[in-house]
Amino acid sequence: MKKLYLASLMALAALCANAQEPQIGRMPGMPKIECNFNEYKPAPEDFDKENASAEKGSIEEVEYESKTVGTKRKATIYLPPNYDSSKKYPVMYLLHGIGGDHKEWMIGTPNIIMDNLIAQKKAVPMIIVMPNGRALADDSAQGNIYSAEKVKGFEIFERDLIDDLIPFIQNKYSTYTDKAHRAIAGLSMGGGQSLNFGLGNLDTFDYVGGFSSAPNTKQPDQLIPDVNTTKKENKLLWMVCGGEDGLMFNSARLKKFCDEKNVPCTLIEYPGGHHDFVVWKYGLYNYAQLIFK
Ligand code: FER
Repeated sequence: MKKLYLASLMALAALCANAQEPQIGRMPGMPKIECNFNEYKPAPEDFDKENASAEKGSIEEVEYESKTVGTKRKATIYLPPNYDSSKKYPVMYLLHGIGGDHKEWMIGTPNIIMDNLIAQKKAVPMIIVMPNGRALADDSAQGNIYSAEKVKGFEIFERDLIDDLIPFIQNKYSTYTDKAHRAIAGLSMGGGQSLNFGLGNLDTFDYVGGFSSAPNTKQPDQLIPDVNTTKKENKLLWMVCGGEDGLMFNSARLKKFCDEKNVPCTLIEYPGGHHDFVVWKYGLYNYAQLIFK
């Protein structure tokens, strides 16, 4: 009896630990998918360190009316150094993971990474929009974030993004409005969303990035139903995933398909990388240098 009690207690403790920090690295039953990775080049030591001599962009929070959800929804905005409304800027939509919201990307100090890249002219000045990708009336990361209802919000966000958020951003800021000046990328659930929405709306996004993309990523033949159209319309399909991340199969499956069909696609395996901001910051650092050029 005592043993049983102890066993249940341990099971409960394991469950609780799991609830706080899901073991993303382990997805039993998922086969390892062999594919050709692209070369990993480390980022410079100081890519995410504040540099006093680099001009600074700014961060602000906005609220927009979502017809899709029927509520006001929040987004975090990065404006590049010396944002000037008499100029026009390209826009990157940068999406968070299953446990995050519009503030999650700030953990990765995207403002510092971008300020440095722009100062070094490695990236063009751009606006970065970090929305809440859980398009529900209660879009908080509270409660069971893995519940079907909460996860559904990440799917519904496709309409919120295209019908509500993008028009709002283009109205509020001085942006280009063509697909050549619009990019989408995200981490984990946001990576899956980026691949789904980016490749699914080739008339809206030229550049698509998935960092450690989650199992919400559609199957390759759904993402790329017509190889020739994707090859013609997409300008960049770029992915990274940690070598120790159990979600690698989502990225590897797409990379394998693209290689077989001759669709240009990059997938970097971050050596020893886990499901965390080490990989995601590296993703932003690299992806930001490849877009709008
Ligand atoms: C899953 C494992 C991980 C899943 C989503 C995730 C929807 C997302 C992880 C993240 O965003 O960090 O099975 O199913």
